[in-house]
Amino acid sequence: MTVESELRAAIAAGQLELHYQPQLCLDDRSLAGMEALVRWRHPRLGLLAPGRFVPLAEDCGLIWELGLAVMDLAVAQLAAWDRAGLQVPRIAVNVSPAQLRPELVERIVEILERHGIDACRLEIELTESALTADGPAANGLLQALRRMGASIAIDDFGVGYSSLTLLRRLPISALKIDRSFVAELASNRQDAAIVEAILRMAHSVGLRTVAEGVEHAEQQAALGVLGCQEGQGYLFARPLDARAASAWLAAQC
Ligand code: G
Ligand code: G
Ligand code: MN
Ligand code: NA
Repeated sequence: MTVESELRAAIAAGQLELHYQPQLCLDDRSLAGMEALVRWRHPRLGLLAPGRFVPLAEDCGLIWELGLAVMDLAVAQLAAWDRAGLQVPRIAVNVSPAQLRPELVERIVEILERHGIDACRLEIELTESALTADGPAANGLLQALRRMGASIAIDDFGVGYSSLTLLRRLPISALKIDRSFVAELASNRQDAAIVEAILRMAHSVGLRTVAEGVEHAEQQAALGVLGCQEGQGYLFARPLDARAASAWLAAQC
C-alpha cells in the first residue's frame, strides 16, 4: 500500500486523534481556549506527529478529508466537554491553505449544527503562507467565515512575509506570536523589542494576541508586562490527549 492510500484508509478507520493544548488568559490564568493538534495513531508505527503526515496530505489532496475529520473531532470534543460540565470557551483548529475552498464554510456550518456548537466558539488558525499564497480568493472565504461567527487567528506570526499588509486587508481576529520570538524574550533585548512592537501594532488595530511556546515563568511575566493577552506553552500544559485534557480541565474547576 502507498502511504497515500494508507492515510486515506486511516482517516476512514478513525485512526486520527486530536491532542489539545490550553490557551490561557495571562492576567488571571483562566482558560481562553484549547488548540486541537492532530496525530495519527498508526497501527505499526505508533503515534505520529502532524509533521509526518500533514505535508503528505497537503501534497496528495487528502488534506480536505483530513481537515474535515479534524474539524468534526474537535467540535465533537467541545460538545462532549459541554455535556461533562467542563468549561472550554473556544476550540482552535489548524487549517491548511489547501482547505480554503468555498465549500469549507458550509461544511463547517454543518459540523457545528450537528454538534450543537455556536460558531463564535470556533477559532481557525491559518499560517501567513496560507494567506499570501492566494490573496483575493482567501479574503472572500475568510469574510464568509467571519460572517458565520468564527474567529480567525494567524499562526506563527512574524516568521512569514507581508505580515502588515495581511493585517490591513484580511478579517483577522487574533495573532499568535511565533515561539521563536518568545524563546529568548526574557534575555534578548532585540527579541523583546520585536515582541513589544508586534503587540503594540496588534492591539492598535484591535487584534487579540496569543504568545506561543511559553515555557518559563520569566517569559510569562515579560509577556504580561508587555500586555499580551493569552499564552500557550509547556509552562501551562503540553498538548494532552482527550482523556488527559479532560482531567486537566476538571482540575482547573
Ligand atoms: O502538535 P505538533 O507540535 O507536532 O504540531 C506541529 C504542527 O502541525 C503545528 O504547527 C500545526 O500547525 C500543525 N498541525 C497540527 N494539527 C493540525 C491539523 O489538524 N491540521 C493542519 N493543517 N495542521 C496541523
Ligand atoms: O500550530 P502550531 O505550529 O503553533 O502548533 C503548536 C506546536 O508547538 C505543537 O507542535 C506543540 O507541540 C508545540 N508547542 C506547544 N507548546 C510549546 C512550548 O512551550 N515549547 C515548544 N518548543 N513547543 C511547543
Ligand atoms: Mn496552531
Ligand atoms: Na504555531
